[in-house]
Order: sequence, then C-alpha cells, then structure tokens
Amino acid sequence: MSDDSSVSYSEMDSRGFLLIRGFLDQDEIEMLGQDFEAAALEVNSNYSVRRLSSAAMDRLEEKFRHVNERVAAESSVRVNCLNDGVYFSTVSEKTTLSSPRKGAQQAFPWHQDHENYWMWHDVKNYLNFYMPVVKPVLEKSNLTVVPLDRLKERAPEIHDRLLGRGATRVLQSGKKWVVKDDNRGGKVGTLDFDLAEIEETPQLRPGDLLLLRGDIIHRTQDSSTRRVAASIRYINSETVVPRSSVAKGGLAKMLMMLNARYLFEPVFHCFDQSNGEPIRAGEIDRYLKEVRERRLKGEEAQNTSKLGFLSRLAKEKIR
Ligand SMILES: O=C(O)CCC(=O)C(=O)O
Ligand SMILES: [Fe+2]
Repeated sequence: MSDDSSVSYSEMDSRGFLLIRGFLDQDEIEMLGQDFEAAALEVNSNYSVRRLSSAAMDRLEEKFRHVNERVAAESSVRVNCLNDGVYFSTVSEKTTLSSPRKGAQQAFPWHQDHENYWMWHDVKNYLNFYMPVVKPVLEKSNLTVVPLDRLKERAPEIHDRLLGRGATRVLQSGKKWVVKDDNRGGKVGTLDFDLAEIEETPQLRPGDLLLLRGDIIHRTQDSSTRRVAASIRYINSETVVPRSSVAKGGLAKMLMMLNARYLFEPVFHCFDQSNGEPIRAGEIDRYLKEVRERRLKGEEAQNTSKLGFLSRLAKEKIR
C-alpha cells in the first residue's frame, strides 16, 4: 500500500476530492489492464464504457475499504458498498450520445455525473475511485476538477446550488457559462467566468488514485492520448432511495435513462417487489448484482426493449 500519511482526508469536505499517489502496485495495474482488454462493451448508448469484472473489483476491495475508513474518520462522507466499476477510454468504441462515431475521441465536457444521481439520489455519500490504468503521457488526458473551495470563493450561490447534486453540464454560451440542469431541464444558473480559471488537473500516473465525491464538477482534460482509467463507485447502503425520484424529471433525463435502460429497468423491478416499502440503496445494489450475474451467464437479456422502457417510465411518472 502507498504511503498515505501526507493525504489530508478532511479535504473530502472542503475540496471534494483528494489524490493518493501510487495507490495501486504494478501487479494491480497489470491486472486491471488485462481486465480491460477482456471486458465487453456495455450496452450504454450515452457513452462508451466497459465494465470491470467482479473478480477485479474484489481484488481491490480491501484497499478501498481502508481509504473509506480514513475518509469517514476525517470528513462527513460515509460510503460502505462497492456498487460498480467501469473503464473510461479516450477512444470511443461505438457511436453514442456524446461520440459521433466509433473510433472518435471521447472527451467529456464539464459535468456532474448523471446516472448515479438518478439511481442513488445521495451523491455526497458517494465516491468515485478514479485510477488511470493506461496513461502514456503524465501531463495529458487527466481528469480536470473544480475544487469546491475555489468554486465557493468565486461563485458562492452556484456552489450552494450544486452541492449534493448531479446531472448537470456546464456549457459555454457567448461570454457566459450556463449550468444546464439535465435532471429537470432548464438551467441551474449562469457563470460569468470560465471554470478554467479555478480548475485543477492532478497529473496522474498509472495506479494513482483520484478520489472524487459524487457532486464534483469534472471533465476530461483532453483526449489526445490513448488513456484508459478505471472508475469504481461506492455508495452508502443505508441511503433511502425514493421511488418517485428515479422517474421524475425532464426530457434530457428521459433520453439518458432510455440510453442506459439496462441499468434502470432492474431498479424499477426492485421497487415492484418492495410492496410500497421504502428501499435502501444496499437492497437495490444487491439486486443489480444478481441481474448482472444472470446477464453474464446468458440467463437474462443484456438489454430491454426501448418501447417497453418508455412505457414503464410513463407509468412511473404518473404513479
Ligand atoms: O475519464 C474521463 O475522461 C471521464 C471520467 C468521468 O467523467 C467520470 O469518472 O465520471
Ligand atoms: Fe463523470
């Protein structure tokens, strides 16, 4: 394990992210590299990702647990359940909402993550373990972040509105920057400066860990080199997920959920089985893992029909 005595875990509250150098050893980096090569492409049409195998995640879980304990001891963030993990590559392996064609560069503009916000609701108690696996150039193709303290200093109102939130994008419009609300539609607000003025880009090597809270604004630095990063997600199993929050929202949300219906359809099944009782994130997580297992064995279809999902969404919306 790397020496993390110099890491200030309390920055998870004040800044929303932290960096642990040399978190993975050489064997673990190679293991993830091979796992990436062997992984199938997800049926997600929002972006091109491959999923980590559960064996790869199991091998690293002990290390993650140690970090989560330190985070809990020194900040308000509480996570305890490894939910899922994907590989983000700077090369798109298919046509998606964000990539015009297969083989094109895949770079994500400023955003707070979408799907996890809709699935879990609580993105403060949510961590993204982001670790480059293939990283040819130190100063290129990193993940650029907006530190919470710098955002608060520069745009306190927008900072307050974005805290604990997800499903936004920040897009340039003339001399201003609009924070688009992909959850309900419309905008969260407008910035009169470029986020580049307050951004930070930790220069990552393979095996370094950039740990981000779920509500941090981030983007791909550039996609000029072929970089692959593992992104493993932790949730808090005690979070109560309100059924109405999953389907409620605007058109952008509907489209992105439709593109990732393989993730959301099982969540609705889980609610169906709960007889109207509140469900905790841990129960949904368990069910999703069972579904994943069945899909891997070929016992269940990888995806569900578009029409079926749209009709389900419509029913959920008017419940
Ligand atoms: O790897 C990238 O460039 C984007 C990753 C990202 O957006 C994420 O981990 O949520
Ligand atoms: Fe993201």
